[in-house]
Amino acid sequence: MKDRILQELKNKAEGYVSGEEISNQLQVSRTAIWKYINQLKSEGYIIESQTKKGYKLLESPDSLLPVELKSMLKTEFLGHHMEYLQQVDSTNVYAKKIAENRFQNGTVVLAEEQARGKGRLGRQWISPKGKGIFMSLMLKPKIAPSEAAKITLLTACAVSKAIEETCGISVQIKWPNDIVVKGKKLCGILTEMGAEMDEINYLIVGIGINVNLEQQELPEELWPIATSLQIEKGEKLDRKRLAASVLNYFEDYYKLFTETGSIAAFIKEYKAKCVVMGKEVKILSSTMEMQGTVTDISEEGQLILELPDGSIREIISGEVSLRALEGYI
Ligand code: BT5
Repeated sequence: MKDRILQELKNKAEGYVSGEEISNQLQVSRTAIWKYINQLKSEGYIIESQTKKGYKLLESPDSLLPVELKSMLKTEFLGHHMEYLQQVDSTNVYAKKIAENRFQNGTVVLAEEQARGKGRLGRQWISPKGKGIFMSLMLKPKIAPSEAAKITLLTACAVSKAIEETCGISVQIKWPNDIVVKGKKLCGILTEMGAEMDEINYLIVGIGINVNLEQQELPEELWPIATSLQIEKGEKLDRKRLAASVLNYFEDYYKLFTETGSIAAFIKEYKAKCVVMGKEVKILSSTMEMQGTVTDISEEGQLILELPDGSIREIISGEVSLRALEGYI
C-alpha cells in the first residue's frame, strides 16, 4: 500500500494529491494514509502536507528502492521481481541461494552495501554503502552452458550504453568484463552459473558500478587503477536512473542474443569500445602465462591473440586475467 501511495504522489509530481483522492482511489482510510506518509518520510522522502491541498512529493531519497526503479523500467520481464537489501555479503551469493530453489526469470537482487563483494577468481569488489550500484540479474537462458561467456560481453555493451546515455561520459571496455574511463576501472561484471552438461539451471550476472564513490572510499592501492562516475564527472549522479537504464538496455541485448543465438549484432560495438584491441597484452591463468598482440574479438566472444612466433590463439574469457605490459590496460 505504501508503494501505491508513493505512486499516486509521483503521478502528480507537479501538484498536490488530497487525502480524499488517495482514499477513494486506493480504498484506504485517511488515518492509514497519514501513517504511510510518515513511513515514507522516515525512509527519506520529503513530502509536504498542507491542510487544504493534501500531499506533495518534493524529493525522493538517493536509494535503489524497487518502487523507484520500477517506474523507470521498460522491460518485459527483467526486474519485475526485485529483492532489495540494505546490506548483504554479496548479491551474487544471495542470488545463488535463491536460485537453488525456484526463481522468477529476470529477478534482480540489489543492495546498498556489500560486506564481501566478489570479483572473479576469488578477488574482492569494494562496495561502500549507498555509493554504487551492486546488483545481480537472475536468468534462465535456453542456451548451452558454453555460450554463457557471451552474456558477459553483452552486459558490458549494455552497461556502457547506459552510462554514456545517462551520465554523458564516454567509456571503454577492457575484455572481457571491465568498463573503464581514461584507463581506470569503473565497473566490473561477474557472471556465474549453475548448469548440467547441456542445460543452464541459472545464470547470475553480477554488476558493480562505482557511481558516487570518492577516491578515499577505495583502498589506496586501487587509486591508480580505479575511478567512479562522480570522480570523472565532478558531480553526484543519479543511481536510480542509471540502474534502470542498465536493466532496460540489458533486456534488449539479452533478447536479441537469446532469440538469434548470436552476438553478431553488438560485437562490432563491443570491438569499437574495446581498449585492448591492437595492444600487446599478457594473459594469466592458474596454469599458464602468455604474451601477444590482440588482433580481434571473435563472434564467440574470444580474444584473438597473435603470439610473437606468429601463431594465433583464441582465448576464452572464463578463468583468465588480462594485463597490459605496462599499467592496468
Ligand atoms: C570484477 O572482478 O570486476 C567483477 C566485479 C563484480 C562485482 C559485482 S557487484 C554485484 C555482484 N555481487 C558481487 O559479489 N559481485 C558482483 P575482477 O575482474 O576479478 O576484478 C576485481 C579487481 O578489481 C580487484 O582485485 C581490484 O583490483 C579491483 N577492484 C575491486 N573493487 C573495485 C572497485 N570498487 N572499483 C574498481 N576496481 C575494483
